[in-house]
Formats: sequence, C-alpha cells, structure tokens
Amino acid sequence: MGNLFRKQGVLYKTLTDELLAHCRTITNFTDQDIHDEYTKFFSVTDDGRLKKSQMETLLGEYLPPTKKKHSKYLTDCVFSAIDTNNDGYIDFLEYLMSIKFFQSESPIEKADFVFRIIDKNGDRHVTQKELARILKCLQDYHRSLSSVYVQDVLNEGPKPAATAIVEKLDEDKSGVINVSEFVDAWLKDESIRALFTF
Ligand SMILES: [Ca+2]
Ligand SMILES: [Ca+2]
Repeated sequence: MGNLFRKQGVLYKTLTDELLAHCRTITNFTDQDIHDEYTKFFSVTDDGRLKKSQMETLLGEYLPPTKKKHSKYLTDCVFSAIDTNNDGYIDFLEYLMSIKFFQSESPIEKADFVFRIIDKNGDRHVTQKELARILKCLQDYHRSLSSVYVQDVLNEGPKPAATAIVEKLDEDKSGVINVSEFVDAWLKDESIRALFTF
C-alpha cells in the first residue's frame, strides 16, 4: 500500500482542507474521525514520522482483546508492509490506512486492504516473492495461533507455501495474482482468510 500513498518528503504536518478531503476519499472516515486521529498521531510524533514502537502503542487500541497479545507481530507485519522504502517510519496517511484496515468489517474491503499490504511494491500484482515475504512475517503469529490448516500450509516454510498459493489463485495463468483473483479467493476460500487475517 505504501507506494500508493507515500509521497517522498511530505510529512502532512498541517491538516489542510485538501489533505482532509484526500483522507476522506481513501478511508471513508468522517472529518471528526480524521481530526481525532490526526491529533492522536501528532501527540505521539512531533515531526510526522511514526516509528514502529510508537505505532505499536497506537495500534494496540484498535486490536480486539483476543489479538492484543499479538500486537507486536501484527505491528511488525503491517509496519514493514507499509514502510515501503524501509526508512523506518510511516507518515500520517499510511497510519490512517492501517487503522482503517483493522477496523473494517466488510469482507471485500478487508480483502482489498490485505491485497495492498501483500503487494509491497504497489504495482497491483502480488508475486510469489511478495507472498513469501508476508508469510514469513506472519509465521510467528500463526505459530502462536496454531490453526491446523494454516500449520499444514506453512509446514514447508513460506516459500513453498507462496508457490502453492500462486498456483491455486492464479486463474488467468499470468503468473501473478491480481486484486480480483485475490478477492475471489478471499470470499470463497476459508484457508486464504485464515492465512491472511490478522
Ligand atoms: Ca507487487
Ligand atoms: Ca493472475
């Protein structure tokens, strides 16, 4: 999702009307929600660059109680997915996107966000490499949940699992997963939801 939202060197220090409108468009949050998040975000980071430890604190509030103890895995995973240029911080827009992701109840919306998280370089295609990366990132999280199905898939490690998933989902045989292939699989395949729900 990063490349779609990250603007190099822009730190959104002022919540202008233009920024507010942009936030509304990408999240569907109300102006009040955006203002509240903005205040919260800038109370934690003065300069508009949120570090991973700060993200964990903020994100913790949004996780359901059953997932709270996993907040470190989840933050690691979401953070590294969002922080596409690996400079170790995320900006306000990226923060909003992650809040949105954890709050969303709509399956299609959720699938779309998961897709964006997996699609690290933001080219709207998920490759085997991108899948392997996210699976590796989620490995500890899945281990702690010990869902039988997920353990089976990940048994051989992230790479073979990623290969199997691409083979399964790639309906048009293009070698990569596009967003509609992913959303389809998400809606009809419980194992895909189990693997990528966090
Ligand atoms: Ca990609
Ligand atoms: Ca495809």
